[in-house]
Amino acid sequence: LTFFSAMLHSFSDISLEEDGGIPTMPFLSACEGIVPFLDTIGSTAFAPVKMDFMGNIGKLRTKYTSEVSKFETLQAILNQEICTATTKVRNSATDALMWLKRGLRFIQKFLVNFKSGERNLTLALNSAYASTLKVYHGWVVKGIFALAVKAAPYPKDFIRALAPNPDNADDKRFISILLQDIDQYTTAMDVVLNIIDNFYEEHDLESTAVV
Ligand code: 6S8
Repeated sequence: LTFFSAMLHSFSDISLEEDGGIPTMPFLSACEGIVPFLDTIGSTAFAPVKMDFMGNIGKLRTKYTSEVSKFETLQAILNQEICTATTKVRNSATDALMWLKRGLRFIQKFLVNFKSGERNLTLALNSAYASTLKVYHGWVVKGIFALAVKAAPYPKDFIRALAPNPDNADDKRFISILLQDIDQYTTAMDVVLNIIDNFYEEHDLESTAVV
């Protein structure tokens, strides 16, 4: 068992609709599944990151709850905001999902770097950051990222944090099972993120603003 196979709701469990529709609740649950990991590492340096991530999940959940039958998929939510010209209003679901997907792409690239053999977590995080979030961050937020990276665990502790039962982590087979699970997880994430990215591109929803 690994953190990924123990997850109650994973990206691998999302069944897309025939037209590529991403079901809202399974998606939000899969996002929430990542949060306990930040708690396991348990550094206060991750507090702002966690707050931002959960804030966007919350905004999308609120939108969904406001009319469940109308917002069964993420695309239905985005289409509604496109039709009502509200994609750019403060706290729009379009804005929340834009930041959420950027954070998810960062996590996905980081995990792929790790899986591909980069065991220096600082390097794995920096390289993922450079190809995802960094262009959208001004110097203050870049500083928050630098602080969070300084609090990154040692590879040994990172692997341990991904073992629901710490005894598992010492098993020689654990790392190979972990790498398989990461492969499956990041592949499932990639499918979902590509659909969202394409939707944002087609409808010109991506903002280049720097925060
Ligand atoms: C804009 C922006 N959000 C916000 O200003 C930035 C907040 C600080 C983010 C710093 C990024 C640092 C990530 C480092 C993590 C390092 C962890 C190391 C662990 C090993 C937006 O905010 C709002 O979101 C939006 O709602 C609206 O208000 O302009 C808008 C208005 O502003 C961001 O840049 C999004 C940041 C997303 C963070 C990604 C979460 C990372 C979570 C976990 C990382 C752990 C990786 C390992 C996972 C392995 C287990 C699954």
